[in-house]
Formats: sequence, C-alpha cells, structure tokens
Amino acid sequence: LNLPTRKSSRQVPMFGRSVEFPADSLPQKELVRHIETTLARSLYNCDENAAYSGTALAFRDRLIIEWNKTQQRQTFNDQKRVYYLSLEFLMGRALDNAMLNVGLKDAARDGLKDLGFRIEDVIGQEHDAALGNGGLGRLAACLLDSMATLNYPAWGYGLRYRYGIFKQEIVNGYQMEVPDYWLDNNPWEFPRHEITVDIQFYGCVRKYQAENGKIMHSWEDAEIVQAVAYDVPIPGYGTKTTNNLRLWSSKASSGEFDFQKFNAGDYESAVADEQRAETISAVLYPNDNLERGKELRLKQQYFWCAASLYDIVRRFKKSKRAWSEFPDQVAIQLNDTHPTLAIVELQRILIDTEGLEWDEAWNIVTKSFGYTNHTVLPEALEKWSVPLLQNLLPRHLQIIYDVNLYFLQIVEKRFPNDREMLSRVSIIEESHPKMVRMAHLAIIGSHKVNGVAELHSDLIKTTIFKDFVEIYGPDRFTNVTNGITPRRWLHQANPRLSALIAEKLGGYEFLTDLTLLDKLEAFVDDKKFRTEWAEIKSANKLRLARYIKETTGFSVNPDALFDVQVKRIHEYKRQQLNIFGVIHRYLTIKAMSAEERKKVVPRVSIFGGKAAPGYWMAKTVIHLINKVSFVVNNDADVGDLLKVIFIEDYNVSKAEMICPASDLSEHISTAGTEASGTSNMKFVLSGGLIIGTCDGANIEITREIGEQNIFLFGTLAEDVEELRHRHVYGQTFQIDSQLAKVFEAIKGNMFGDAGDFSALTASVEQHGDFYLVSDDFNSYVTTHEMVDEAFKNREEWLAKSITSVARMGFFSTDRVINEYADSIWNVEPLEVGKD
Ligand code: CR1
Repeated sequence: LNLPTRKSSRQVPMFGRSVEFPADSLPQKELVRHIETTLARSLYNCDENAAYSGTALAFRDRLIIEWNKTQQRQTFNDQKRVYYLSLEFLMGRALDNAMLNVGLKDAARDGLKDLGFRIEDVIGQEHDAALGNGGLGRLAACLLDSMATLNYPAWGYGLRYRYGIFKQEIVNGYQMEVPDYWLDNNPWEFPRHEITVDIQFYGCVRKYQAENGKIMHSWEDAEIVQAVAYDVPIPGYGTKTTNNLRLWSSKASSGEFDFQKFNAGDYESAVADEQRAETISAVLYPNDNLERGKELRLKQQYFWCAASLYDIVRRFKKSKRAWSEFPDQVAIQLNDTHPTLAIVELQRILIDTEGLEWDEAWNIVTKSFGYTNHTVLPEALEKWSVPLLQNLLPRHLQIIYDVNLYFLQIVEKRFPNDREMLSRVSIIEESHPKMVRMAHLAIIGSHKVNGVAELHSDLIKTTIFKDFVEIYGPDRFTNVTNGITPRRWLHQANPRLSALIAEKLGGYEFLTDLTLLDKLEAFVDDKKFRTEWAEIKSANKLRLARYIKETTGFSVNPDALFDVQVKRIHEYKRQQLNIFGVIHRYLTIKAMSAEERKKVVPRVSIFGGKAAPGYWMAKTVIHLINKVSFVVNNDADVGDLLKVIFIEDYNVSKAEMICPASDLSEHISTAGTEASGTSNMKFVLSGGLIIGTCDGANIEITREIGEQNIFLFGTLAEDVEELRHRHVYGQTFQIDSQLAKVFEAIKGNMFGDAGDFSALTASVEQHGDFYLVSDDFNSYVTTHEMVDEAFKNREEWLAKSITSVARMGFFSTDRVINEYADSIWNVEPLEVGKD
C-alpha cells in the first residue's frame, strides 16, 4: 500500500494495518517500527513528539552500529587516543545533526512527509542537551564533531547532569530561573550499568611500609560514591567514525552498608545517603567565567576526573604495555582548569597503586597532559581552599604539596634568592585560608599550555603566566585559535546558504575543507548570485521576525537592519554599552524632524542571553533591556525606525535560528577580556557583518576577511590598564557627553524607576568605569553611524557579506583539531576503509 502525502495534517492517515514502504526509505520503515514497538504507539495517534522519538531511535540504531565498529577498529588498531576532559558539553539538539552527518536527512524528510509531518516540526520537538554555560561548553561540542569527522580516535569525558543550564523566563522584565530537567525520554544516551567506578571522598591517609621496605601511602576510611557511565554517540560527518562521549552519573554505592541501615529501620538515613550521592551529578553550576569555590563543585570535579582516569587507565592496562608507554598511547586535554585534579589523580594511581617512583610517574603525567586556558579574568581563575581539599581529598593535597615542593626547588635553583618569584609561582597562595591555584598546577603538570586566540595566548604569556614563561621557556606555551564546526553552523543552521554555496562550488566538499570557500570570491560580482544570497538572508530574517512575533508579541520590520547581541550577560561583554547605545539612538530619533527621520535606517536591536542567578549586575542589565524594549516598542512616534527585542532563554537551538538572521552582530567586550569568542565566527559564516572591539578572535577575523569588511572600534588592549588607572587616580572623571544624556534619560525615569538601574550608571560614574564604557562610547556610536551608511548601500553590503564568508576558511574546528593533534597530542587519525 502506498501512503498518500498529507501536507497539512499532523495526524497519520487512517488506514491500512500492514503498511509497506518503498525499500529506499529505510528510515521510514525503521521509524514506524520504533513508533509501533519501542514506543508502543499506534500510528493512528502518533503526534509530533512520538514522530520525533521514532525518528531519533531509528537514527540511534544506525549510530550505535557504527559506534561499535569504531570502537572495535580503534581497539584493534591500538594507537594513541585523545581524551578530552570537559565539565561542559553544550551539545544542543542531536537529531538534525545525526541525520546530516549520516547523510539520510532527505530520506527522513520524505518518510516523515508520507506520515504527515514536516521534518522541521519533528526536529523542533527535541529538548536541547544544555550541559554547558556558553562558549567553553559549545567549543567542546564543536571539537567533538571535528574529531569524529577527521577520524581521530577520541573520547569526550564529562558529567551527566540531571539539570543542565536553567531555563530563563522573563517576568515583568526580570530574569527568572526554571530548572532544566532534560533526561526524560532522551534517546541519545546508552546507560552502561555494567561500567561503574567506586569514587572515594574524605577519609584519611595511612603510611605503611611495603614488603620491599618502601614507604607507601594508602587512602582509607573514605566514603564511596559510585560513578555510572552513560555513552553518547558522536557521529562524524561523511565518515563511518562514531566516537564516544562518556558522561558519568553519581549513585550511592550499592554496598551492604545501606542495606544494614535499611534493615535496622534507619530508612531515612539510607535514603539520605542515596540522595547525597546523587546530588554530585545533579546540577551544572550556572556561572560563566566565574568561580565560587563551593564544595559540591569540587566534589563534581574529582568525581568526574577520577572516574574518567580509572577508565583511561583500565583501557591502557588491557594492552599490557609498560607504564613508560602511557604517553605514547594517551593524550589528555584539560578544558580549562576544571579537570586539573586529573593530574594529581594520575600521579596518585601511579605511585600509590602501581608502585612507580615519583620521578618516573611525574614524567609520565606531564607528558600525557595538555592544558587549555580560556580566560584571564581573575574572578574565573580557580582556587580551592587548602582546608577544603584536606578534608575532601587528603591524599591529593599531600601530592599537591609534594609537586609544589619539587617545582619550587627547581625554580630556586634557576632563580636563586628570588623569594618574590617563589611566592608568585607557588601552587599554594599564602592567604587565609591558604589556597591552591589550579592554573599553576595545570601548567606544572602539563607539557603544553595553549590559549584560544592570538591576542589571548600573548596575554597569558605576558600577564598571568609571565613567570612560567621565564621558568619553562616560551615553548611550553602555544596558541590554538578557536573555531566552529561548519556542519552545524552552516550546513544545519543555514541549509539554503549551504546549498547555494555547494551549487557554486560544485559540491559540498567545503564542509570538510572550509578553506574551499575562497572560491566564492569569484562570484562576488555575479548579479544573480548576489540576489540569491540576499534572498536567503531575507528568508532567515523573516523566520526570526515570525518567531519574535510569536514569542514577544512585537512586530518587527524584516527589512530593518537586524542588530544582534546574543551571549552570556556579563559586564565584560558589555551588553550595557549596547543598550546605552540603543537609548542614545532612541533619543536621537525622538529629537529629529520628520524630514530627518526619512533618512534613518530602521533597526531592530536584538538581545539574548542568561545571567548567572547570583550575578546581580548582569540581571540589572537584562532588566534595563526589557524596560527599554517596552518603552521604545510602544512608542508609536518611533514606529519601525527602532525596535528592541529580548529573546528569552537563548540556547544552542535558538542560536541556530538567530545567527543566520543577522545583518550585524555585536562582539564588543572591553579589549583584553574576551579570550576568543566563537559566536563572532558563526555570524560571519552566515553572511552577517560584525561590529567589534580589537579583542579575542575578532582580531584574526579582521586579518582574514579584511579591515574593510568589519566595523572595529574602541580602546586597544594595551591601553586599557592605563585608562583604568587614570579613572581611579586621575584628577577628575569626565563622562562622555552623549553617554551623560543617556544617563539623564534613565535618571529621569524614562524606563521606569531610575533606582532600579542606579548600579549601572554608578559603575560608570562613581566606581571607576572598569569596563571603559564611557571611554568607548563615542567611537561605538560613531561606528554605528558608519554601519547605517554602509547598510544603505545594499550592493556594497552584499559584497562585504559574500567576501567575508569566502574568507572564513580558517575558523573551522577541523583546522583547530589538526593543530591540537600536531602540536600538542601527537596523534594520528585512523583511516576508515570499508567494513
Ligand atoms: C571565553 O570567555 C571563549 C570560550 C572558548 C570562554 C570565550 O571568549 O570563546 O571560553 N572562557 O574558548 C571561559 O568560559 C572559563 O572560561
């Protein structure tokens, strides 16, 4: 029986029991089987959600078969593997990605259509896997995609949080946090109840003499929590390689102990133990670029490091090689300092359990680890208090002290009598209480340290880690500029643009060699091509406009200039500069004559992003944006000339819709504060222009696409310190005159009670304007005027857009992974033949 196509209905056609499908539509057959058997639903009452689950399960089957083959192949080949340790993996949705990477999206579309569903609606049913805060977590996800695509034998290790980053709701202009419980019906994970590791906490250290007379240490009387593995398949694009992301979940150890308590009638305490254990992997800490030093966070870190290392060591031991070969088989990359305890844990395993000598063990450790630094912000650099570590991980603290002792002895030899140097580089900060500086430990325990963009890598060498460059020499430090995966951020997020490029370039090879985009430059002057390019942008903007209408009720003119700033809300990212600029624009329009208004380029200023729940200033910024939105959007006098939109609950799937819809996006951090930024790359790759400061990867984007194709403004990193100093110690602080007018409007209650926003104005006027909002305001506003002028010249704008995309080849995570593989990991891809 052939199923007729039903375009409008979402219900399944009401006939036929023994349904048969064309042989070439395998996904459809499989998805129907899953709907009917795995989900036990009848096709007659199959809704979009069931269609999603059925499709996901059908693709999951394929992935797991390839996953198994990949693991066998990698085990058989027995070559060096990479282990990427990250406390965050901001994966977003998996189905669309799986369909595209496996190459069966069209078949799935047809199959779903026959059943009466639109594939976009089905894809839209999936809950984002939001196990991350922002750029750091999303980078980890892009890197996994590239490692699989390039056939590297690589594993990701992370935590399986029950709650990912909170969902944001805006209520009366204020951010509210709602828990993100995402695990119900998650088809993308495979619980491995047979893969468990006992993880120890607390207890004490006992010294004893081994049979050979050697003094050894054992960690005893510890509490035990069990780690259970959950595996998530990571399909490469256009390859059979399907790698593994292993996430650990915590569980009370199922020892007899609980049972005894239970039988003794102490039910409550048995349950409490269980809950306490489960708490470890319960929730992602919602701070971006901020560390709070909470004990539970330290527990998370050790739990995940210890479980992962146990796994890595177990795999290595199967090969029965000598320990000295460990670094030839294993490369472990630390995504920021969060997994630094893995260094200490490996040293502990080698000396306490495997009986190696200290030096031999330490040599293995340092050869195996690499550390990526992602920030120079002091409030984000991790420090753990010594008493906390002493209590939770007594043996690890001893090892840290020993590492420090041997390290300082080396420093003392090289820099005799330089006590200042010793105290600066020591792992232990002599404060009250004493603190362990995790970045120092990470540097000392790794063979390579890298930053994530050129400026950032230079800054770490000249500021926070300057002394370590003197001690180890410059070769320990390197740069690997971040990237993004073109599969998700071009092909998946902007399929029409991807198709147009493929048409021009004669195929989709650019998706695995992004440098091929440069061939697009030949078509910059091609009229028809330009028109198609512009049409795609318009369609993407229209889609976003519809979404804005549905979710906020505000209508925006799709022909207006869409000006977007979406990212975590943070003072250093300066959303306050943006909203002050918007207020300035509003005041300017209000003061214009009707004639003058005719020349104004209509704008939609779009904001999105979460504030950490305890970050009051950031929450105030969100509040101000929403108040300005309310006033401006309801001002009939201004009409379409300016609209201000705050998009609630910005996440990966929303980014996939927003990035392709921008004309202009904002990357306007105070110079020297944004290590790299990666959304800048996503916007440009979709044909949006950017306004930005000379910070992070903006600088290399400029180098690649050309100065004439980007709107740069503001203070340079090298001048920031002096300005800050002058603000605090100078004679008087002169606020920018245009900014002063903006502040007057705020203080005159134009956007509601001025008291609500006094902290924002005061931080500029009274507290030293640390982020240089006033210093940069004039050049920011002037540069926006240049943007308006440029936008009026539609053809020029299009040429900039096309040229920029053509020159973005450098920013693929494929390039990033190859650099890591060559300069840090020394691993080779595993060629995949037919099997
Ligand atoms: C940086 O702030 C960078 C990402 C990924 C963030 C951002 O500029 O793009 O890392 N750093 O490298 C971070 O989260 C804890 O540090």
